[in-house]
Amino acid sequence: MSTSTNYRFSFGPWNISEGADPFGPETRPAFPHEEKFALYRPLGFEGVQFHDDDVVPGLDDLTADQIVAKAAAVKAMLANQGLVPEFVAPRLWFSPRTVDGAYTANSAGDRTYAWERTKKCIDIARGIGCKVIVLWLAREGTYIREAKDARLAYQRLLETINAMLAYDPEIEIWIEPKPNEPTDQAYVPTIGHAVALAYASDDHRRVKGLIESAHAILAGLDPSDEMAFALAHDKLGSVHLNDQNGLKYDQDKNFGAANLRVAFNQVRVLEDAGYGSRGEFIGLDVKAMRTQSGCPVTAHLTASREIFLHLVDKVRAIDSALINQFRDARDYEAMELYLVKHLMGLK
Ligand code: GLO
Ligand code: MG
Repeated sequence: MSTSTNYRFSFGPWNISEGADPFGPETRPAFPHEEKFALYRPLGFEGVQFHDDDVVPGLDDLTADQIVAKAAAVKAMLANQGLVPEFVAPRLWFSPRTVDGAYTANSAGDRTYAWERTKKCIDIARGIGCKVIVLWLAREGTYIREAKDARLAYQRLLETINAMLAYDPEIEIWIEPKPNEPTDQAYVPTIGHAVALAYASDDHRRVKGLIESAHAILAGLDPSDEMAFALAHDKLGSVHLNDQNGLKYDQDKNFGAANLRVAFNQVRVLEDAGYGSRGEFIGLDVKAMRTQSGCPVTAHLTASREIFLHLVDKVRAIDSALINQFRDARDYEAMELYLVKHLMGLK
């Protein structure tokens, strides 16, 4: 049943970008990183998603004291702006020491680097008053299957999760599955894999998932069913709503822009489960089109938020008695016509 959740929204500073893609350079001037935070509230967002080096740039070369001091300054900045840190994610895919993966790298030295970096990430999260670490396991996979022992890789991922849970008894870990890109095949491609890791861990209540619409579509799955699976296990920490036009590169299109009905169903599933009523954020992970000019570009963020809210209205306006009648009569043809007309604003 529909709830009347007042949704709150979040995004990460990387969503305000310069327009570079693998085939060409930036098409827009850089908007200074530190100035992005002042944009959040006026745009209708209160949650900030961070990479560890969004909080502490250059952290690999800083001492523990310097890291703590910088995190404290960011905590004060967030409080001044009325913002809430939603999560911190170790950016483990940039370093020359994670070319072949981080926790699953074949090199023991690279795995050590990944663990040291992860501890710093947890320290940074605590320093800004945040208890959630997101693991987007970008390079934990292979370009060719024979490159790594996949069974060992899954064991290493579980060992890392347990080590993180032990390092900080309060943090939660939210795994963001993605089936491919940048690797050919990633080791945690779906929420089912993430939830299996959670249940195998030393404290499954502190291990959840973050589902990105585009990632589910890239796996050939329906994002709303992926979300429903996580919700059924109370394992949906957050979402990255966006859209994806078929099986191609990760597009991060505006929410609802490629497939409105798929978007509608995500909103329906979230609404029906009361997602958001415990403070969960509606996170957006959307990319501005390369063709867009301006500095900063933010229209993709406000458009996605607006589409989400319109879809909430659509979900709340569903005639649920009618839906139940269609279910009882097993008349899904009539149900579908009703729903498509409802989405089109037709009676
Ligand atoms: C890329 C991911 C990425 C993560 C972010 C948070 O495909 O969606 O944007 O969400 O780095 O860890
Ligand atoms: Mg994402």
